[in-house]
Amino acid sequence: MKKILLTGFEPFLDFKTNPTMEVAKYLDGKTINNYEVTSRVFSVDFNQSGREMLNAIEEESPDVVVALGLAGNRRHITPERIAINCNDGPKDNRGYKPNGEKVFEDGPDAYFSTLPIYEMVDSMKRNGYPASISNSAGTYLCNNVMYHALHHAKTSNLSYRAGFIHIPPSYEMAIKQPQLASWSQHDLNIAIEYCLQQL
Ligand code: PCA
Repeated sequence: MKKILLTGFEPFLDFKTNPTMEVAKYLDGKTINNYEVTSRVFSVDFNQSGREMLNAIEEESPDVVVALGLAGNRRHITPERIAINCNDGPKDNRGYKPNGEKVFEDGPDAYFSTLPIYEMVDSMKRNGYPASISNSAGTYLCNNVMYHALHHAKTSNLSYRAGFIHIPPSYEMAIKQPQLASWSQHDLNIAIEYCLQQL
């Protein structure tokens, strides 16, 4: 059986929870088509998260890496097209504030996702879930781990496919922060399952 490494993130900034942790937990150990899903949750830490991604890839030897992150200001599910060689944004969970430095000093400007992002969006929409491709994963930890996974595949000559999907906040988050657009955790879980069915 082939393997999907599915990853989420711990809470960060003002968010008290991160629905990607729940999606990762829900799908961990499931079999989807001919793939077994194995999950990890990463820290939000510019000194750690990339290393955690590389360690997980080394431990699991996945055929596909699907990383998930919360996009607090998005209303629907967005597979990302591209990761760029830039770290920027607010302080991470350890208090480090990036300032536009490169993810890898000698890395290319960007990598395109090698996931079937059009098929993922089509499948979610067909099944009733709002979805679209995003052309920017930002410059924070989500972009950072996506870049790490794609750079490692390229530089180590590994054949796994990799990419990133941003998801909107959950109801649980919107109860505490009512200005957030939100989805039920159940729908987030199922929509990501539809994405994985396209692999
Ligand atoms: N979202 C952040 C980092 C962790 C997460 O879940 C991002 O979009 O970069």
